Amino acid sequence: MDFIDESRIFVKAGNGGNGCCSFRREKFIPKGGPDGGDGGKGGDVIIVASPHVNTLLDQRYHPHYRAEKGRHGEGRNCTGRSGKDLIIPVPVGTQVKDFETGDLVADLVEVDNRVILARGGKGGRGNARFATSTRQAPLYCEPGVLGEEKSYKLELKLLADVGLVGFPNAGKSTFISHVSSARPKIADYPFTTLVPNLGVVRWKGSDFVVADIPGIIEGAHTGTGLGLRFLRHIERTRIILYMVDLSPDNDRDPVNELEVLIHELGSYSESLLERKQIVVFNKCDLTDADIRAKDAVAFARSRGYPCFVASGLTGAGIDDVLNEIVKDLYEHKSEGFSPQV
Ligand SMILES: Nc1nc2c(ncn2[C@@H]2O[C@H](COP(=O)(O)OP(=O)(O)OP(=O)(O)O)[C@@H](O)[C@H]2O)c(=O)[nH]1
Ligand SMILES: [Mg+2]
Repeated sequence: MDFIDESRIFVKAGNGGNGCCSFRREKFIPKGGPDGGDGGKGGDVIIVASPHVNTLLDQRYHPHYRAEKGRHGEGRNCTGRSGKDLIIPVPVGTQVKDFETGDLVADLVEVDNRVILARGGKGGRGNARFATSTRQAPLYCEPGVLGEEKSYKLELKLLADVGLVGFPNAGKSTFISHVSSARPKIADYPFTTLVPNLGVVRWKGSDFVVADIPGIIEGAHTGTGLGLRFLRHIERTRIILYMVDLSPDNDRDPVNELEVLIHELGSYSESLLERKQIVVFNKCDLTDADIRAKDAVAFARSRGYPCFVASGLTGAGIDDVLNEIVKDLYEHKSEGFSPQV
């Protein structure tokens, strides 16, 4: 399935129906009074966070949304029917920005959060409303007001507790499939993962969500590889987990690999480096991994990061990683933790 995490949409609310100009005409009542009804209100366009949608794919391919018009008023004081509202379901975590100004209009962080993107026009009043004692047969009525028309930019920023950051092939997808029921593609070549995956981990009675994003490489902040496009999905995670590959086939030195990751993240956004960060030196089941880990662990510790030597394949050391995550999330939950915005 395609994963689309940004799109532009055009919304047009329904116009209000026109008021009606009409007079009561019945047998033996030659000059019945005005009885033109009001027009109905136009439908609104409303965006709603839905748990059943995962990407902005629909919005990318169908960017135009138009709510129903209000019906015109009719004689015999009949008010026109209001237009139906149009609902746009989007994934939880979608941010709505004004396309012209870039201002944030809404951040839909919880299921059922909803915002009106364009308001339907009011219906016009019918001539019955304009009758007064001195003007008993008004010949005018109001037209309906036009519905609002706007354009927005939608951006999906996944909501997860832990974001996995690492070079391609470091073993991020292997890790998430070991700890959760997510089953991303795993393979021995770079850029296997092209779209983010979320996995729910249940550990010692706590649930948390881990996001596996495509690998980043040196120069990602200038657009190399898949660039930093996907880092937006870790902007709102509580913890950043750097995954570093200890395998002897990796020609990069683990210390250097970690430094590059930190540098790339910092170039994307300094504030990411103020988050809780932990390091997992992965693939410790391979020969000589412990030798390669030695300097790297010392380096990570000197920087103050909690670090672990583990293997997503065999599961060695993974329990300690999960314990650390749960401990940190628990501390923040007790302070009223909510997703970072
Ligand atoms: N020996 C060993 N191999 C591992 C371990 N973790 C992952 N691998 C292997 O490393 C290769 C890459 O693993 P992935 O999980 O696809 O790596 P990734 O970080 O998701 O890679 P991208 O999606 O390309 O960014 C696969 O062949 C895995 O089987 C591990 O702990 N030990
Ligand atoms: Mg992967």
